[in-house]
Amino acid sequence: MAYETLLVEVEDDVAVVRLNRPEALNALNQKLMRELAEALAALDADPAVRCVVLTGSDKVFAAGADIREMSQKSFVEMFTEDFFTPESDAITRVRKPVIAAVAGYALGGGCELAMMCDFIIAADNAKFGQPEINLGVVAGIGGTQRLTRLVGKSKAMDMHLTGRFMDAAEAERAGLVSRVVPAKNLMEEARAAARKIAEKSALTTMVVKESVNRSYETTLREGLLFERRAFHALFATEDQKEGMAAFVEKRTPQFRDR
Ligand code: CO8
Repeated sequence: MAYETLLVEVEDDVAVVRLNRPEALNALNQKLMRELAEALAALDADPAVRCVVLTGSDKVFAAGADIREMSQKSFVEMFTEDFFTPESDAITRVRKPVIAAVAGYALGGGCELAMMCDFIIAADNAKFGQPEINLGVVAGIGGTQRLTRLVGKSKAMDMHLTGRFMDAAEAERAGLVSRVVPAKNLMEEARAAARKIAEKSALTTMVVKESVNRSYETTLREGLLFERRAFHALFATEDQKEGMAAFVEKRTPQFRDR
């Protein structure tokens, strides 16, 4: 499937989705958000894909929502169009693991999009920010909520109120990104992480995602119960039998997603 704003390639069980609006630093317009939601839904349903890497270019992941497209909109238009809500919801509904590989700027909606992914691998030239305050607005697709959960109130307030950018080292210290790698190795590292995930049982990876994401939605007691039920339920799968038998027999497991 060809897209106007994305490049998609699938190799070795891994899909790489590249945001591709170089003329606007990959700014997120409605076309891109719709195509991204559509592409991710298609990859989620594609048996040839076991993990997805979402990335931009060497210089920019995404410089935020498209300011030109939004600048003249009224409240009524934003509200009735439900601007970016259906697309954002669709992106967060993907059940396969999605890794964000971020080089350069991930600002505003770009930072929010990266945070919708399951984890972020950052190049050492990455810069994260929520500069919406400089435009007279606030983050609109999760920035005040997800950044606060990831880095805590103090740093989230700092980022949203000053609009300053955070470099990759600070983002790693703060827990926004899982690892920082040299910029030239970003895609190699992201693909290797994705291939490692692709070797696991697809059933188990989905359960891991559901269980970790549950921690955002519920109390500790309920989350622990959810996790325990998930753990017990996996004993109904062939992959649990295979995984444990392979350990005992000192061999590599052959998972079959059953
Ligand atoms: N939207 C549209 N065009 C953009 C954007 C953007 N977000 N960012 C950059 N561009 C365009 C520039 O206008 C310029 O175009 P042209 O060459 O035609 O003049 C081109 O990209 C290159 O940009 P610069 O010349 O500015 O490049 P620099 O290297 O000097 O600067 C920066 C790079 C620092 C990234 C700078 O471009 C910048 O500050 N961009 C804006 C960042 C920003 O404010 N992002 C937040 C946007 S608001 C947002 O994301 C809200 C999300 C929630 C929406 C959902 C609502 C429900």
